[in-house]
Amino acid sequence: MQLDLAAVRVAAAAFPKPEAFKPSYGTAGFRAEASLLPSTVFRCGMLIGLKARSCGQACGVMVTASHNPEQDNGLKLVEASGEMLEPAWEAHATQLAQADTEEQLLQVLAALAATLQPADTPGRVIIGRDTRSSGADLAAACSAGVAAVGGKVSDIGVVTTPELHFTVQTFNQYQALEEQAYFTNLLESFRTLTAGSHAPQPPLHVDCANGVGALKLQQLVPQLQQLGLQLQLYNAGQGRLNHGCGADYVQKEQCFPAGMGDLPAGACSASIDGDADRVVFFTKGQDGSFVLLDGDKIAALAAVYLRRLLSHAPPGTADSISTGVVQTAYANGASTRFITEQLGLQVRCTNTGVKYLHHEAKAFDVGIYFESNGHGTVLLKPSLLQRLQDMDENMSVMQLLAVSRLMNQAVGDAISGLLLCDAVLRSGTSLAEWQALYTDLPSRQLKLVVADRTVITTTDAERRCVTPAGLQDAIDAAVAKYDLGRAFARPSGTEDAVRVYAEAGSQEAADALAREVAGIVFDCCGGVGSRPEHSCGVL
Ligand code: NG1
Ligand code: ZN
Repeated sequence: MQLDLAAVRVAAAAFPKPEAFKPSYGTAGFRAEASLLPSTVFRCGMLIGLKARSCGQACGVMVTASHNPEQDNGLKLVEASGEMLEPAWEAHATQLAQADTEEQLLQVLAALAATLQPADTPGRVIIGRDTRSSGADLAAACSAGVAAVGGKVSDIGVVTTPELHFTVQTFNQYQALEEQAYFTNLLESFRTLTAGSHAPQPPLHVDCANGVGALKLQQLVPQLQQLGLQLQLYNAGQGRLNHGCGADYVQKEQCFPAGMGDLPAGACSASIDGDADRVVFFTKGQDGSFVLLDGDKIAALAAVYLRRLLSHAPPGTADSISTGVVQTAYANGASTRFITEQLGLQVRCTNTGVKYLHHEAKAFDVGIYFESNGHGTVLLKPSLLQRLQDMDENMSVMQLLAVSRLMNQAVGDAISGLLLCDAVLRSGTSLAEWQALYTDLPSRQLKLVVADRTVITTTDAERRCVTPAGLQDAIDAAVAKYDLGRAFARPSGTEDAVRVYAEAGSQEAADALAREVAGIVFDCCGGVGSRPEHSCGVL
């Protein structure tokens, strides 16, 4: 593909890379303190501009740092299919973002362009951003990058991450950019799923993390009310983004988000994250305790529901369909046992990061995937959708088709997840029954900083450490001391930290095992600061 390198040189000069900054495409794109990022987003604009020109379709960029604090930002790149960037291109993105000199940058870019064929139609890059104050300038830097390689830009402003993915996917299908299409699709599929149960229900209380999800849910409130769903929004923009609220906080700290501790026992509540691609549910027990229904519980509820719909589809349908659940090492052991032993479904485990889960879930006709933190969706294979469309209309078939429209087929979507769970709760499974599907094994997550977290490499879906030598043996010895013990350590892909997870027969044991493993990591990997036995308990 031809590139005007002189034009690139001029444009790039406006976005110099901070000298010591070495960004890399992590678990979910680039993330850093926002002031470091203009060069990264400019360069990623060039990369995705080339990709769009080469495939002749629209690709996407989402400027967001999801559940990170307001001062951070980042970006996620989106394929023409609407799905997350394919792994081979992540390496190109890292190489471009890290180029230290102008010459290196031009070299990497020219080498990449030389491998690409231009399509007949010029590509387009659809850019969206969350509510962070740094977002508009970073989106502009990204647009400059797209323009520098001759691509077209459509900046669609403030959107959720899944909305951006949906927009890219549908633009390539229908050549139209209408924000309303995203909402209409959600509302119409929810209407089908809840047909016959539109009587007003008790409210659903939603913590919006003070993020973009608040703006979008606000738009849906009146129409959802007509469908019997009363949404009450909290942390809807008055406070600081992801501060004491949001799905990440609620799931990791296992406590009520700001402003929601006084809700009555049994109130159905949920929490979404800063860019609205994750959701977890929670409620208050009769004794006032915090009760979490995390991504594993959402996957279990979705699996129960889909199994029921499939069993009511025309005879033979369920037997000829493969249904599976995809999890990560963080999935609570009790959830894995429930899905395999009680539901008889296959479970697969992948590395952390929805890109891995999404890929694995596509192998099933019905693939349900959720990370424990609430990031996930339900995928229905196109060949299955075709079969369902060809069947005689029956309520379950219509509802299966509605699930495929409600659940974002490109990426996890908090609003879809909220609506699916609400629909299932109306279909005869109460909140108490959902809670009682299985009882979580007590667990604890900790994180600690080491001199260089890349010294830790892992295998077996990150459940075992390969290096440094001796680390896994020491973890095994610690785990062996605890009844129902399981633990692992892995380097984070989004933060400069090592994450430790432990579960065991009691909360005290899970806490102690997590502390012990964190201490082992600290000793084996050059821990920074004080040893975890003194400082842990803070995530
Ligand atoms: P890292 O930092 O690689 O653990 C975290 C989450 C992932 C995923 C990404 C992207 C945990 C333990 N990890 O990744 O599940 O959601 O952020 O947001 O929650
Ligand atoms: Zn997110």
